Amino acid sequence: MPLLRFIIGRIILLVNFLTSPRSIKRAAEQQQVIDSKIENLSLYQLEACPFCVKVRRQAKRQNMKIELRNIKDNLHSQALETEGGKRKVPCLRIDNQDGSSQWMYESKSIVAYLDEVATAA
Ligand SMILES: N[C@@H](CCC(=O)N[C@@H](CS)C(=O)NCC(=O)O)C(=O)O
Repeated sequence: MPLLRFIIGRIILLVNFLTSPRSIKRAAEQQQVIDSKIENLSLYQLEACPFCVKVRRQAKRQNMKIELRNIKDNLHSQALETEGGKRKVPCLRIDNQDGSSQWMYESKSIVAYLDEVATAA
């Protein structure tokens, strides 16, 4: 089973690589606004998880360089579980200015959130 999962994971990564979406090109000032709006975001994820790939592809389409935190790293996995509430990826961490954080699970919600940030910029 772990071997099958590994093989499927490699296939997902290969297809993702071969069909990698293009990043939207924006005027420099508009891109700067978006860059500053996503500074407080980090994506807890696994490299070959299909739902994480889906979110990373949308981030790439939207030209959003979001910090990726691989939960194979114990530090990130513990933060996800204890602060986010469950060990499930993808999860978008949104750090607020007051020091609090929101933990957004579900790839569909994350993709919608990224699109919303891009539209509002
Ligand atoms: N409906 C979720 C599915 C996410 C999901 O199943 N992620 C898997 C990795 S591919 C996971 O975190 N599994 C761990 C678990 O369920 O405990 C989404 O779209 O984000």
